[in-house]
Amino acid sequence: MAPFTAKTPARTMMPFPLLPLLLLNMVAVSCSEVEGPKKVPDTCPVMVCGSPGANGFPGKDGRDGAKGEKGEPGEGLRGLQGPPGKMGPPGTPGISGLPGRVGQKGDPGKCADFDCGLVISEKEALQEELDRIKNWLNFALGKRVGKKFFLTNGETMSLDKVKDLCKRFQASVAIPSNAEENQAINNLARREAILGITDEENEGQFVDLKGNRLTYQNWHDGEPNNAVSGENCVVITEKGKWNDISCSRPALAVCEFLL
Ligand code: FUC
Ligand code: CA
Repeated sequence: MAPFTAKTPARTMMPFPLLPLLLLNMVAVSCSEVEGPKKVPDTCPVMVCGSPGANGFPGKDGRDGAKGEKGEPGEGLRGLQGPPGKMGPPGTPGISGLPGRVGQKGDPGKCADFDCGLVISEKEALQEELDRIKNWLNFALGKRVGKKFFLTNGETMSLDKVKDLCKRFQASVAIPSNAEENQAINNLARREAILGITDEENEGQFVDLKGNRLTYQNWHDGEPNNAVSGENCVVITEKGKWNDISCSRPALAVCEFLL
């Protein structure tokens, strides 16, 4: 489009009368170039047209908005475990445990030197006195056999009573373990004396009062015969022989003491 050419026959006669028109056409050309194929308006304001300027600087940040509502818990990765906290207060004491096993026997204790001398001398003096009394008994009674001493109070009673009597003196009912002891009891008693022997549990099975079987026996001929209504106790006769008798039948009480 070339609506107007610079070459015009009027140029020589009027050098400036067409200047306003020329300027106006230049503006129109400029507008047509910017708008492209659009229809060119008849008039175009000078202040509106032209190239757009560069962007200005960003404006200042606005003021903070109002605080929002609390958000939902996040689902991020679990953080590392923190350090241990302070030690808490001690708990209540627990129930006592079962008693432990008994320990081994300890070494004998030691006493102070001045005490030891006194204890030892007293012990030796007591032992000497005890031996002296035992010798007196031996001399007077003459019935010591081995480690046994047979003594009687001269009373006659049933086996149960003899058991109680001997127990009171930390002794037991006399029972001969061999011929020598049997003779010693016979020499002491010189008549029927109760022995610590019975077959109450099993008829015909004579045992000592602890239930042990006999290792020595000295029965009279024909004995034991469990005569009459039953005989479960035993006496040593004046002849030193044994006879089973009724336990309700009394005889001399003889106890044996261990030395
Ligand atoms: C014999 C003995 C009995 C009783 C009786 C009198 O028969 O066996 O134990 O002593 O004599
Ligand atoms: Ca008998």
